[in-house]
Amino acid sequence: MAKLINGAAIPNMPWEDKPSNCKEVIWRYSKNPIIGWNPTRQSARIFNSAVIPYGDGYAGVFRSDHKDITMHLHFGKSADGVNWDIDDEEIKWVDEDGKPFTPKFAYDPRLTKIDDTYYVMWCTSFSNQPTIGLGMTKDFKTFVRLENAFLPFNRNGVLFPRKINGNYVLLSRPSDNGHTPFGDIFISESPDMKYWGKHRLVMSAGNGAGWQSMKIGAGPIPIETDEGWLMLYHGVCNTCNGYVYSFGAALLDINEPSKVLYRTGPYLLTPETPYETAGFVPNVCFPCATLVDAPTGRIAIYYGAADTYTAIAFGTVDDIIKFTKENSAPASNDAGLGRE
Ligand code: BMA
Repeated sequence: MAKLINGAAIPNMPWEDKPSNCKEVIWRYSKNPIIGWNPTRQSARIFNSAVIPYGDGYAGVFRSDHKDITMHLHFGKSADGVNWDIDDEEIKWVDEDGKPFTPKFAYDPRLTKIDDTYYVMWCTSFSNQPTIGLGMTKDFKTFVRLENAFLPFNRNGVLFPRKINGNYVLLSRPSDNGHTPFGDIFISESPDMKYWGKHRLVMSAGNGAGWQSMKIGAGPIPIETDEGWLMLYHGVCNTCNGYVYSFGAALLDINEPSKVLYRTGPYLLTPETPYETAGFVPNVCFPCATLVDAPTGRIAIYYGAADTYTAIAFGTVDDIIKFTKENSAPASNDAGLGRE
């Protein structure tokens, strides 16, 4: 079995055994979606959101699109990871001096813990344009916004759960200010989470497999295993009926995560069910978080469906790694250090 490194036991995490008739690597929760339309007074739709174990249960930073169609981050808590109590008001950020610093818009959060601090990454408004926002909290009550990692335009910022070779490491996806028709995954390093550099390409879209032919972006926080960093990522193809968002997996080198070891040719999950194929934006499966139980390797993947719902899929780290290795289709420039 692939061994998880630095993983914790989460024995009470959401889980359902694989249905006996399921031939896929991952399978959907039978009670999906776990969050439906109009979940709070202000929120029309909650999706593309991040969760993490906290205290006896779970904490989450949720993407909430309000009924005026503006995008915000909300805090939520849950005893079981399935039933969530989400604040109706958005998170009010302060800067490092304690002054109000809430972004005009914020979406697609990710969440990780390094030492005793929880870090939030999201797509933030910077001069009304999208880029990677960073923030931290120790108690999910005071949320301190740090310097934005990058200039516009950028999305899908994902911080590794520990320093690598002495630096913080952040994946991102440079973009434009619209519905970006391109996008590759890059990686950057920082000694202090303020100054980012040593940028490298990790992997590109368009490696021939249709589902990831137009753009790709990192999903949940990479999972550390003895086979490499397991990174789930979304891939997009363009169709006569618009974009379709699926997701797959890659294994990145532990010490040089700009190097791709393996990358799925076929997707792991693509929009099939009514809550994925119909909604505010049809045909979107967009993963932003996982819970992983280290002793068993069970994984619960939280993904946004159709920019409307929050859903969960299950699998095991072992099976996902095996599938990724057996069905690997790296692009020609994936394997190197990405300096060109
Ligand atoms: C992307 C992001 C995601 C969204 C997706 C589909 O550009 O904005 O938040 O899920 O489009 O609309």
